[in-house]
Amino acid sequence: MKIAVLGGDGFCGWPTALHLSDQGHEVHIIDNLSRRWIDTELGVQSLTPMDSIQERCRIWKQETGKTLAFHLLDLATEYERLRAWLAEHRPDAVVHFAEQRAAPYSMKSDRHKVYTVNNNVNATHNLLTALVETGIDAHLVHLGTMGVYGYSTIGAAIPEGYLPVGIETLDGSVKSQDILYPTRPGSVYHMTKSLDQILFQFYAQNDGLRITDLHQGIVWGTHTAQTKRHEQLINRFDYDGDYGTVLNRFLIQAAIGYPLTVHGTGGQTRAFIHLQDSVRCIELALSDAPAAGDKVKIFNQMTETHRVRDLAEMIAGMTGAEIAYLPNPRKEAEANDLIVRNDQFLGLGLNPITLAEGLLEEVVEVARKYAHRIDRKRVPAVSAWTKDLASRVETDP
Ligand code: NAD
Ligand code: USQ
Repeated sequence: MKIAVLGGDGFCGWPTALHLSDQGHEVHIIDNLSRRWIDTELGVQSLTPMDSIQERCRIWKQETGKTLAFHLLDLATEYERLRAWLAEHRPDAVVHFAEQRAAPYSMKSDRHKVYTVNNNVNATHNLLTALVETGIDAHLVHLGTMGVYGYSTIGAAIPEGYLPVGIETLDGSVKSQDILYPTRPGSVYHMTKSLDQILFQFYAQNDGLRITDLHQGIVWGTHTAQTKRHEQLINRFDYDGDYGTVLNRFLIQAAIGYPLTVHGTGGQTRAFIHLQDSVRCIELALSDAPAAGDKVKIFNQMTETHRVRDLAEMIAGMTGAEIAYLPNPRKEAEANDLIVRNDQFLGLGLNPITLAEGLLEEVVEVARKYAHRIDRKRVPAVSAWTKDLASRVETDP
């Protein structure tokens, strides 16, 4: 297939582009490199040294003989160019990663909230309307998030996107209907993913677009089989307080002797998936496209759930790191349970990688190797969800 990977310079997009290229697909990366600009804005850099996207593509060609094309394009602000690109290249599938994905960054200030909504909602809507306008019947696979569901405390399993509800009709009988699972986002970023869901529902129903929305959990790890093939194919790795995600942060903290930064009591339970499984799930989703006229296909892309405190204790046990229980800068439940259905990917043949010491140790090794690139002052999470919480944020555990 000819596949466009939107956001293909990012943490999930780059290994996905390599994985799909390795499988023989013709892969085109579209990215506006905004994530690299945000690094500059925040004064941080990836733990791992990343080459330019052009250089990464050159090394891939040198190693494999396969071409990865790169196109610099902003989906949110360059609608005409996007439409022209689709009309010229006519991809069979589009994988859409191209959004501002950090919850803390989206909550930093009013400017960051506005940017995140404008960028994410416009990127998704521009893409949908350009697909309709050009008449391209590409399968759109979007990276959504588990966070759209919210964290209910009633102890029921979260289904894959849809909830059957019984509605009492006028004659008193009860009819069942599948509705989108009610969203309860916990940040402006997560809210944009909830808005994306409505856009997808509309364009699938109105224009017959074929769409798969992957509600992904927190991705951990750094390498995949392809990124390991050459030092210059190395993946991005975020460790800072805005973009670093919890498990990857704990692993680098352990590597540099920084107390593990548990927010509040660490009673939050979240869904996780290893990067290697994430790219495999995208391959599986691409092979299982919905037909025109079908409702949006929704998968829960996660393999296991863990409580933040348990992760910290596990890593402390493995590495001897200390744990710091810090005031939580986020407005979120102090503790929650989480049970998630992921039968669809298991049914398609996903064989999940679970938290295993070897893989955790692999990330600690990467962190030790590049420890000299870590700015300890960028480790604390200083973005607060409300002005009240800002006064409680600790910058140095
Ligand atoms: P990332 O920030 O590393 O990559 C996103 C890429 O998209 C960047 O290269 C960025 O430059 C590009 N981009 C952003 N806005 C764009 C625009 N308007 N036009 C063109 N390019 C644009 O993020 P990631 O961790 O790779 O996440 C990718 C997707 O997966 C996101 O949509 C995110 O919501 C989702 N996701 C990520 C995780 C995770 O743990 N990393 C978990 C669940 C879901
Ligand atoms: N947390 C800590 N200590 C830290 C960092 C985080 O205790 O140093 C806690 C947070 O308070 C939160 C949990 O860990 O309760 C998860 O935080 P996170 O930053 O790892 O994940 P989140 O903000 O939810 O966002 C990440 C990705 C996002 C993706 C989402 C999937 O950045 O793109 O959508 O994970 S999910 O969480 O399943 O919605």
